[in-house]
Amino acid sequence: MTEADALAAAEAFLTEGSPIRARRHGGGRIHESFVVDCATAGGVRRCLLQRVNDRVFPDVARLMRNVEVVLAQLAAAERNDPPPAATTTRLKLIATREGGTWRRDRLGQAWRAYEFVEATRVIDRVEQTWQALEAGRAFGRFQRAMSGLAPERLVMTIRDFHHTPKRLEALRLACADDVAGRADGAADALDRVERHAWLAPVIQSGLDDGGLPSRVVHNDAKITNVLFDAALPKAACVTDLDTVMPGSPLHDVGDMLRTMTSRHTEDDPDTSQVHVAPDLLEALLHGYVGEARAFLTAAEIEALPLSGAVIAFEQAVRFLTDHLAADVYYPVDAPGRNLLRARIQIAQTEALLAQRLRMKTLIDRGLADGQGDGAGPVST
Ligand code: GN1
Ligand code: MG
Repeated sequence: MTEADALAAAEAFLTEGSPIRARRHGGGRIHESFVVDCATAGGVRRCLLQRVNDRVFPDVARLMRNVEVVLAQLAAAERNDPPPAATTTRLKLIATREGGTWRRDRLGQAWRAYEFVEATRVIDRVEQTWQALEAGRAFGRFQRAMSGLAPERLVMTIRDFHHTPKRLEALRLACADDVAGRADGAADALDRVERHAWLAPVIQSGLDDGGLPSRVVHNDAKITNVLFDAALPKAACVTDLDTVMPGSPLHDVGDMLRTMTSRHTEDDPDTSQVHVAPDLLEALLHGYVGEARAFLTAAEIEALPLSGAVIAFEQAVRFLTDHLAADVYYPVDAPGRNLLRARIQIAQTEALLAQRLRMKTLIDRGLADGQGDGAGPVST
């Protein structure tokens, strides 16, 4: 899609003011995003327009119904339990002229629009300790708000999204098919994945046998999905609600541990940079546990220290599968990018495995801090 297509698509939304300019906006790997300037009498107002990727999310109507339910739940939680002053806790959709929350243009492309959250910024790696603390709090708070929402209220926008054993099965099939002749060149990564294959059922078997409860969680709790206040050392809110659906809080904690405990990005080619920084680990778990101790069960708490390794492993498996399938899912700037990404996630898996005991100590400390504060789940 071009910027001109986006500008034309913006006309269909009830933006404040008339759209005058659209610029491509970086970020996620799935949708195409644009910032649209709209002229009003009082100056320019901006919105975030997205072309929804309906190859990844084929049922856009159900996807958007989920997003509406989640935003309503966040609004209700905000009323019951007001956040610290001056923080934004949720995104706001802009309605279409027909009164819906999304629409298809005449070429059949699906579009939606959010109000632009001004005075915030996205970071692609954690640089400072407070960022890990605030991101942990933001996702913990999000999960706490969702703990009042029955999982049946949401549909699965992507089936088996965090079903790690099925992700591993898909990798093995892609390896057997080897459609692009890349398996030999990826042998090191494939071997290392197989060495850690025991991680695949750790969360899923708990969900299957009922030992771990199914809850509404974010499912893509990575650092780039947190908006930080542009001026204050605070997180404003979490973004990317497309995969908010039934799952386990462990999926989110896993994504946080894999993306917020080291000072590198998912695309950094230098795997020697992968590490778990003690200050980030401590801050992240402190921020998260402070919110989540209100609703986590003993079985969930016990599984927290392994969740990072499980989800880093799963992400390695997904990148590697896509590499073997010739990069059909994750966009790449050059062939081999998904293999590099997979190697980084494998290194991250190993670094997180080495920190299990330390994590348990930090989690126990976070739980003890909250004893007697009487916090309970947010019900709405
Ligand atoms: C995708 O679109 P984005 O960047 O928020 C992916 C996540 C992965 C992530 C890896 C729907 O997220 O599951 O963890 O890339 N989302 C989907 O960076 O597949
Ligand atoms: Mg996402």
